[in-house]
Amino acid sequence: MKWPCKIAAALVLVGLSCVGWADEAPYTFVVKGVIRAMPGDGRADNEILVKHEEIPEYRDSSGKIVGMMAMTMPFYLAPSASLKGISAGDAVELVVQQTLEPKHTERVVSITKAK
Ligand SMILES: [Cu+2]
Repeated sequence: MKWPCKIAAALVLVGLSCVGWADEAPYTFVVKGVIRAMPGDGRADNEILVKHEEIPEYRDSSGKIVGMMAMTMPFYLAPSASLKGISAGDAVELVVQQTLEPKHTERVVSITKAK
């Protein structure tokens, strides 16, 4: 391998290991709420608006459990989350993954109607 190739290969490995580490880090919890708005109407394709109940497991950016009070806020869907059969007004349970690194963020990995 020539030098530029070695450097490129090393960068790919570093990148992959960072992604892998981030994927192992998320915290997962269930959020109960009611769908207030579906994607569209100025919302991103993967964005829903949810009036959610209190989330006791929510962590701040340092990883400390601080909880989140009940509120209405947007949630972003991971590619794995399907909205099939879900519509505005539905009571739902969201399985949410929270990641601290490289960014403090949450995403919905699955969504089901509440029983
Ligand atoms: Cu919230």
